[in-house]
Amino acid sequence: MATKVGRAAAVAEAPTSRYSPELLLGLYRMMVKCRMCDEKARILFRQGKYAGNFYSNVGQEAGEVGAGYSLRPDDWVAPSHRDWTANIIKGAPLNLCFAQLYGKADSPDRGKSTPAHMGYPPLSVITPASTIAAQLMIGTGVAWGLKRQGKDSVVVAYCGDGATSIGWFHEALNFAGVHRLAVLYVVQNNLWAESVPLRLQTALSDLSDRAKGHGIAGVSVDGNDILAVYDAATEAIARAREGQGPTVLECKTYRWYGHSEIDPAKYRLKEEVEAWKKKDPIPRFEKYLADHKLLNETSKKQIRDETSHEIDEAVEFAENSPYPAPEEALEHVWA
Ligand SMILES: Cc1ncc(C[n+]2csc(CCOP(=O)(O)OP(=O)(O)O)c2C)c(N)n1
Ligand SMILES: [Mg+2]
Repeated sequence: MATKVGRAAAVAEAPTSRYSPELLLGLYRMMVKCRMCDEKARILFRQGKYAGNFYSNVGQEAGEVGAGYSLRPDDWVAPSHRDWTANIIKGAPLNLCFAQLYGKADSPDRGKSTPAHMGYPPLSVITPASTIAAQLMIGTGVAWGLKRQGKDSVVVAYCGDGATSIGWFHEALNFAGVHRLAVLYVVQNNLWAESVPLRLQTALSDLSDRAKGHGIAGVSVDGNDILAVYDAATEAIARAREGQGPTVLECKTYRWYGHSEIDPAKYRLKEEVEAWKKKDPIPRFEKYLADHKLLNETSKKQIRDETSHEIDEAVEFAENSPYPAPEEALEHVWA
């Protein structure tokens, strides 16, 4: 049944002993990596380095990393259009992530999908569909397959607030509830679905209440609090692995930029954007780490420098990779 967990203050309250320094710094490094890769992807698009479009996840990193960080290689991820960084969190090589944006021959789908619609089969990341919420259906189908095969792998399926109004979201939850499937549905509630605000999307305050209608667990957390998300996700994943069924995890957050790189987002008030930028999950976690003597200005700079170097190498790899031959277009589309 739907449960509510008040974890809004987890960053402020959590005793360090509950988390190893390796885990805390790993979560931090991954948030920084996702932020820096995403900002780089935006710049490259604006420089005309690749075609199509890009859907930035900046501002939503705590939900993205907190939910995906503890997964095993044989666990599955079903990302949406906004979750290119879900591949990075799962461990896909950065070179290939940038080659995907560029649509090059070295990208996992050899340039067949639109740039940000990246999947990575070797680590069980499904290629997102353009159709909103479709990845939830596919992820749920994968979870059913895993159950039939007697495996204890789980599926983490990401979606946005807008996706929760679509029928497929409910069909997926209903099916997963009936069959007690091992799925964590991560709803990144960033308050907007393109130009539609949440108040015109639903009369609910907590999107995790959507779970109640399907008899499954639902939890809402402060989606800019990495430890609140990590705690809720690891608990839900552990229950799923033990056969106790699916969970809806709502992460209350905000996207800093437009819906995509071609959207100036004039429908939002500047004050709203500024207020959310002040709730940036990264400096917030930096303060926690500094308070616990795990981070200082030197180590912060070192992490950023190392990440920046890694990104430069990946961009160079993508730029030097060839485009696939035109006659390849009909190959590798069916297996
Ligand atoms: C079925 C369907 N309807 C409309 C669209 C166009 N569309 C793409 S993303 C999007 C908004 C999705 O909003 P949300 O689920 O909140 O995710 P967010 O973009 O905020 O991450 C829409 C309407 C689509 N791709 N598929
Ligand atoms: Mg949204």
